[in-house]
Amino acid sequence: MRNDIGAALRAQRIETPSWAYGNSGTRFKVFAQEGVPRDPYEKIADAAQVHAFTGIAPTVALHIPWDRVDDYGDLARHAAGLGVGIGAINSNVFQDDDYKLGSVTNPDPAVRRKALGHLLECVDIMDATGSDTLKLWFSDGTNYPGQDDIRARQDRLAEALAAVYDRLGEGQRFLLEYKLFEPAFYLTDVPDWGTAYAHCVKLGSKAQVVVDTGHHAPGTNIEFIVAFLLREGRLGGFDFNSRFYADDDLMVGAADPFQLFRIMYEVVRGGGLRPEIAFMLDQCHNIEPKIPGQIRSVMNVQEATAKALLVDGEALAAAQAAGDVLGANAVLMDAYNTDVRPLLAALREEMGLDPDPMRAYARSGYFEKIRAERVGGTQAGWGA
Ligand code: RM4
Ligand code: MN
Repeated sequence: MRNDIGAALRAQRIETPSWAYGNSGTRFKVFAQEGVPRDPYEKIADAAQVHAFTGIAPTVALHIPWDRVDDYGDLARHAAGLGVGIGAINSNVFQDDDYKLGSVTNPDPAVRRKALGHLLECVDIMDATGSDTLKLWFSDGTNYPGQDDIRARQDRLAEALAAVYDRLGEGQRFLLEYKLFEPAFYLTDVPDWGTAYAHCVKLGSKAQVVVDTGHHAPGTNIEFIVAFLLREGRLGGFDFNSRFYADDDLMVGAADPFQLFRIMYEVVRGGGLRPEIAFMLDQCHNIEPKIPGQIRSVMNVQEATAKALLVDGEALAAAQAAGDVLGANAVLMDAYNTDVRPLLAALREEMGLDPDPMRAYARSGYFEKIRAERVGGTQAGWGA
């Protein structure tokens, strides 16, 4: 393995989401699983397992209020004691009756104030946990033409974003997430990267765009968006997951590993494999076991990254300059078609890890332990 490739893979960091460890489902049914965490402390313990077996998942994202605790400093110390840190703080202004007509874009100023209050509280939690990233996703939108004024809603959104931006401290930033549709069906106030980008550019460099891979129309060229945002210095990070139909939140790389490779190639090409770009998972494991689901996902991102790093940049540039369409395409495909699993197994051994994280976790007895211990209490779930 080339030294630079090994070093890049060793330095890679992938963040797992606290909500992936709790019960989840669709709007039809949430399936309970054995051993599921009952509080944020247990979710972090599970995230620490993913890091222990992969070696590249040292932070866990929180979702407020799902991960509300009395003492966030204590939660951060608990995480540190388990060898992980607190990652992005995810705000939630979509699960309250008041937000039926929107949160920060709501026509009612009192609701807008309440939503902004929550966002500012999330910055307080960043201060208390040492997190440097706030993730903003708004479910805001309308279901019917004429329901509200599109321009006024953009004004309200801009006002709220500016207030959050002003509250950010030294070394803190926010990531603005976009999503094509759902839960609003006619209009979404931040539907695409262009809208998110325009709001961020107005505010300054601490406002960046986050690309959730599940939040696009079918067929969207996500790697173009990645290349563009990186070039503009506005790519803050990813929420990785897979989609077949809508915002499916399946394991990253499960639906379209080639797309994940193309995205990671643009990341490598654009110099994006660095700590300032957050590589986060945003997934739910509705029917598969959760910790192995996360381990598999981390490995999927790692495999796509290794393949992207294997692209022969010089040969590609030469073929492109010569107008050699087939040659250029072949350079990319050669890298994609390389089996990088032996290379990654060797890398893990060098890092003192088991070469097979899935089997090592299964053998560890952790699942049997949490299944026996975590009885009683209320299982954490999506929205709980
Ligand atoms: C949203 C969005 C956010 C995530 C929530 C759970 O669709 O993707 O990033 O925090 O879901
Ligand atoms: Mn997301």
